[in-house]
Amino acid sequence: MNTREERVKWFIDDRFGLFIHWGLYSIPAKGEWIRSNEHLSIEDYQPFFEEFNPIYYNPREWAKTAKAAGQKYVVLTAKHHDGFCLFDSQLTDYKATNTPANRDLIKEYVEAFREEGLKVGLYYSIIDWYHTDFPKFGDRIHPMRGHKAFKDEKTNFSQYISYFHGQVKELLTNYGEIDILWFDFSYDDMTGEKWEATKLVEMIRSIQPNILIDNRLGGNIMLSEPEIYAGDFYSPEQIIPVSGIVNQSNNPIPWEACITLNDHWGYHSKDLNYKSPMQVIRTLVECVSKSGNLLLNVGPNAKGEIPEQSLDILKEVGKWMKQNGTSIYGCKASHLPKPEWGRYTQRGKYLYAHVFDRGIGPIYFQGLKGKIKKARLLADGSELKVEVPWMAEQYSDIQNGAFINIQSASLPDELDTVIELELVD
Ligand code: H57
Repeated sequence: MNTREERVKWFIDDRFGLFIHWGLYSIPAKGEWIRSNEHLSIEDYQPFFEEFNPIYYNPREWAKTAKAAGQKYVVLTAKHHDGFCLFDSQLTDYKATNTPANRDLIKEYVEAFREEGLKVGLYYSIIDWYHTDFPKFGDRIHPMRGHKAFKDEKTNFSQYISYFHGQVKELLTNYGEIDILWFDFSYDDMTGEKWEATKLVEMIRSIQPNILIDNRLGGNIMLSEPEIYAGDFYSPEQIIPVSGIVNQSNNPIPWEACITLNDHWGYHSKDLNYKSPMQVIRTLVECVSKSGNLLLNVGPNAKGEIPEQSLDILKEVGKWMKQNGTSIYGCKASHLPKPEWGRYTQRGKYLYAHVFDRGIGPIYFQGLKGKIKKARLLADGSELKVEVPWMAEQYSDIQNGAFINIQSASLPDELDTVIELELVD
């Protein structure tokens, strides 16, 4: 079996992915937790199953959007907590094939993104609010939590486990090579071996030895020798780690922050609190500057369209990525401390200065005196001069630094101006 280090190589290079939350919940349009938030029963939710008819579902378009944004991989909710399956599972009737959509939507998705050259991932919710044998009473997130009708209900949990494992097997068998399996999520004592995770991961790896698995089955990825099911990467949600992630032996752990564009994962028609393209770009840069990835989410609507606002943001990000992607792909944290004007990313002898705050004078590079062979504006490749400004020599605190003046450079925008510094060997 190959090692985690080998498996995660592409993932660490690619850095930027698209997360897609899509399912029945796009119809009520209040986010993917609506069943839990509003305590909806299966019957309350049933109309959405009967109405699900995404006439504009075109994963080819989604794939083109992602590619144009500079995203290299994608993860789609094959099944979210509501238990509805976008794929044609033989183990349930609660699937897209039995809705007006009337087909396997995962099959089209996998093929479309593959053809556009992206790596393809599947999100699978461990939690299942539809399956009869998933415990209701005592589960504090279940839509029917505390409902007295379920107080004495006996669920056959092992039936759920075989359903869960069986569906994962279907997903890994019927759609060719899958690059990421994104489980969500374990909590309290519902974790690890409760899901028979060792057995599950052995099965997964026997079918797809190269697949990456997130860390949400449970276990502790921070251990020097983590459990087999502790995952390939750490997955902070709606937060960027303060510094990079290292394990107990102080070795860096691959990580991927998943972040929404507004304040919901699934489509929400009233949530217009979108991040700006600048925020998204700087978030991506922040992740890479700490050796992490960004999985950026969109929530397509009931017709299968990515919201206009999200498309606009992705377009802007794509423009920036086209000019500056070199400072993202294959890059990681620099050993240099965070500069006060922005952040560094680095790939070998290439150091990328992400200037968020241009200020008024030249940009100062602490510790790089005599270490810069060439400097260029990454956006257009134009050469920049490394020079010592008038009077600067007198200041003792800048003796080992270098200066580059970009005040007069013609810059496309102020999202994040990137200077490529080729360092001397
Ligand atoms: O799919 C998206 C995201 C990727 N993960 C899902 C969300 O629907 C879960 C998001 N929420 C996680 C969360 C935040 C606070 C606690 C859970 C009982 C156990 C945990 C809680 C309650 Fe809460």
